[in-house]
Amino acid sequence: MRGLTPAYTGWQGMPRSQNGRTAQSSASTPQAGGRARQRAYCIAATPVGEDLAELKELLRTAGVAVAGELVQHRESPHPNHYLGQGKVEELKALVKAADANVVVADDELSPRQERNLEKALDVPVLDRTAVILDIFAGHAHTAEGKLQVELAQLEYNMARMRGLWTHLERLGAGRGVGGIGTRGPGESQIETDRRLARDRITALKRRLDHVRSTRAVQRAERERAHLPSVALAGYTNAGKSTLLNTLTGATVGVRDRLFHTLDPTTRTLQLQGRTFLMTDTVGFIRKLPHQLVNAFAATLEETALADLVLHVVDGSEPEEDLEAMTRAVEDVLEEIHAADSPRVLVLNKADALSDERRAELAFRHPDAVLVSAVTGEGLDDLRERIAAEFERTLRDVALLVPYTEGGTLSDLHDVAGDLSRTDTADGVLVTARMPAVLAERFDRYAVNGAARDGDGE
Ligand SMILES: Nc1nc2c(ncn2[C@@H]2O[C@H](COP(=O)(O)OP(=O)(O)OP(=O)(O)O)[C@@H](O)[C@H]2O)c(=O)[nH]1
Ligand SMILES: [Mg+2]
Repeated sequence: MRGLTPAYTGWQGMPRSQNGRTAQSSASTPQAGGRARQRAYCIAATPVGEDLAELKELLRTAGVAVAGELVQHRESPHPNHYLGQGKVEELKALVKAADANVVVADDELSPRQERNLEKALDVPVLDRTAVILDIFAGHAHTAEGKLQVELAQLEYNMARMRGLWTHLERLGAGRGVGGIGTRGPGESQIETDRRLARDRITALKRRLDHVRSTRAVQRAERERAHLPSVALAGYTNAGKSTLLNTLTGATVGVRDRLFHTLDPTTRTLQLQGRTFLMTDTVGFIRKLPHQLVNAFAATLEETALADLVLHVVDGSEPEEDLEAMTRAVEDVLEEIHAADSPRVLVLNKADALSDERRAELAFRHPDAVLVSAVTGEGLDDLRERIAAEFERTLRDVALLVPYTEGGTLSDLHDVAGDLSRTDTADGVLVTARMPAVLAERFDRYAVNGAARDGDGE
């Protein structure tokens, strides 16, 4: 089990460690059997009901025990303390009674809220964003994934330098009480820290650009292959990886924990004589930290550029949650400019549904496909639906492919279910029916008067 690293210690470790995290040795993280044993008290300030189930699930994934929870119903979080002052007093007693050693808020806290709460409660205070970033840090495996997470963590911590300064002050970095003498060392430390962080961010972005350019090269190669692409997108734990595995025979890791997959995997899928590419990638969540969306821009591009997006939803969630999750995913898709891509809603985990719930889902989401990635139920329907989405736009094309372009001919065989070819003096005349998105990619060879300003030459 891992534990959480408070933002400021993560930050202090930055110049020394690769991912902005320090070894868990600070006094605020007591050790048991050599491992961090954190007991978190969960808090939320929200106008209505909201239960803390998801925050607890995030903490479970991060390896932190939950010692208790407190929800305050209020119009908006208090700007200074997140919770109202009276509630903070109440919380202090609860934290002590439950023997919790960290407090975790279900929203991203402003540095001021975080600082004030810590002062009032006398235990480290973390927010939902820090927990999510910590899980990402623990689950990143590839060089690109690690770079992206480190970038997101640094950007999150940059905004909290003031918080850091308070900690330094408390740790004795400042002198005296108030006045010019206090500011001196703290300020200059902050300036140094900021400069180091900025340098590191620049270096990270440069390295990511490099990785990104190789990714762009890979994508260009794939586009040259003209294969239609399908992206699996959706809430974390919805079953995206399981679905990729069942549909394509891939062996992507699957686990009942949040954000198990961070790095994209692409496999081919054969449907009705055509080859498709299917990509599984990082999942989304409510209040997904924008630092992660920014840092994962390259990864998310896989989704944004797909010809078809399968929005996978855990159909076994209660309707209210299901709708909130669906909305959260739609919001991120919009943010990454994938909102206009054709989309199919896939309700997964059908095996876990009662007959009544099945009927309700069919009624509420008439366009969705109900499947079980585990039992295979509904997968034939899904395959048909994918093919149909492309076939809706089928059009006849006549292409003249020069004899020197054997690669293009074999690409055509991949993407056009059946085609006919005639040898002519100038090359191979190919007639076929193919989806519009694909036909466009072959425009430069068009001879049937459909030739438009193509994308090439
Ligand atoms: N009952 C049931 N469980 C499923 C089904 N599909 C996936 N699961 C389970 O749901 C959990 C999450 O599955 P994953 O495939 O890892 O989900 P994911 O969407 O890739 O999740 P992240 O990568 O963490 O975002 C695992 O415990 C799976 O075994 C299904 O059709 N039925
Ligand atoms: Mg996954």
